[in-house]
Amino acid sequence: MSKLFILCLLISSVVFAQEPPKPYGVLPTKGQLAWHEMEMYCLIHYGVDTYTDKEWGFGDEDPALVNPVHFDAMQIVGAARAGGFKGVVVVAKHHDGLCIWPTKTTEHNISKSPWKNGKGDMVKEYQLACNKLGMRLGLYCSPWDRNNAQYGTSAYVQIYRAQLKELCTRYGPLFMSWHDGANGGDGYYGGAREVRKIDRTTYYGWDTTWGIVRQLQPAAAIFGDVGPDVRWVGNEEGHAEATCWATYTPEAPDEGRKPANGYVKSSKGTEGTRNGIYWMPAECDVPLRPGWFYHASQNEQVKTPYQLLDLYCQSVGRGASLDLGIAPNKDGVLDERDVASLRAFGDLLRQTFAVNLAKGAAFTASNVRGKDPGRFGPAFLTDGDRYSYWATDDAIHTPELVVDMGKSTVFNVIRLRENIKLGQRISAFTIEAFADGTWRKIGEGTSIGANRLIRLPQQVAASKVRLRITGSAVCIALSDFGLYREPAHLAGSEVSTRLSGVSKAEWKDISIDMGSVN
Ligand code: FUL
Repeated sequence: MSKLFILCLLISSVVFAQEPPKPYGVLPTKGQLAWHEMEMYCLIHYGVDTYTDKEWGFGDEDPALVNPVHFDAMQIVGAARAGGFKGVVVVAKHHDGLCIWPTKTTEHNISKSPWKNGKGDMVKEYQLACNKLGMRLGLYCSPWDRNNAQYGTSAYVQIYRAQLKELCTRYGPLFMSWHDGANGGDGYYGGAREVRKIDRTTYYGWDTTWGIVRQLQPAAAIFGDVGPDVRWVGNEEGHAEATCWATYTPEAPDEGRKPANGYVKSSKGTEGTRNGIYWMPAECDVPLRPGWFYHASQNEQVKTPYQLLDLYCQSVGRGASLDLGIAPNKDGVLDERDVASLRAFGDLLRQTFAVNLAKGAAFTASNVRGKDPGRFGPAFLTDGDRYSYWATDDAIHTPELVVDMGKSTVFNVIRLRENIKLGQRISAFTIEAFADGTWRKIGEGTSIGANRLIRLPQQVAASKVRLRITGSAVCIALSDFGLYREPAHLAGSEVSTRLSGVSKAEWKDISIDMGSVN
């Protein structure tokens, strides 16, 4: 080949190379991408309520109540880590107003407790434990403060902002700043013991307040009912809807006013909004026990590893995150039952996702962008990279993909991901399995986004799987296709509630060779 010919080839491949797909709709920020990648973290509630057996302290509790003689941040953060969680959000101040760090903003803080002779700083201990264990730290500072005498006036908002400044500057990088929507009502308020109502849409001046976090912790994702980065899913049961869009247009509960933190139709957060005006994915929060704080009476009600796996599938498996509440006891450690459940859940997750059974299979796509598999082909679907992807030509919105494993393969979980750097593009898909010479539908769904799991009611043995994209706003950019086998544990009666996309009745009609399941 002449040099000139090679040069022409090179030039034409540059000139005529297919462009990557254009991004679609609103897009995640860098901070939101990092938050999506975390998938799971824990929310730690500990304070006066731990000793008074309440969920919401009134604000008149003596800080001397708090004396966690065996407080061990390593044990608590270590248990979260064993559960597969990537970070912890520490409740630095709950509605009762007690700050568990030695703040300059109020006397009502941990220095008034006998713990470490008033020299302790629980937030610092969590930070150090996170650093040692490779976990990330986030903080929750309740805007509603039932202790503070100034609550309801503008002076309190300055105090709240000063608290955020301390928290954002003393404890290293934070991955999250969590802003609860529960606001106002009755409280101690420095002895006034009265009801104080605030206007949820204006009182906290959220734009300015969140601006402090943005400035001091630019990488932190800010959580609130209406984001700005991560929205509340609208329930405290730990699940999103089967359809759950990362995009969202919040709605106010009444006409004529803007939605705000604590003032939003929160039920809309469960599903989000197709083509919503913000990229504002959902966080699913739920406590490991019935309450957020520790209550000895709930020692036998710790969620089981399998319940946690269900919640994982209904949150992380729907493109949202799982924020699991854990509650140290009066000694300042997690009860051994909680530790055991977290560890077993982590083991279950690790076992389930250890092997992508589709890796090494032959992938045949009905269309590859620019006929250029080296850049946009389906081989990228199993490389474990969330942002490398299979893409189609601009005009092709409903492609098909056949995954041929070459032999009967047993699985019960299918994982799909879009390259969300290019937006949430796909709106519907079905999955079929090939066995006994026939294709049969085994699952279907709508939103994919950062992560989508289809968990089948029982294990399936099939040699080929076909993914049909049945709806997409634009050409697709799918980054992940995985087949997994969850360790067998399902009891028959539990199965029907676990099905995503297909009804149990429908499933029964599907006579795929179930092969030998284990
Ligand atoms: C709620 C609070 O009122 C609960 O006490 C708890 O902190 C939960 C995580 O958020 O809105």
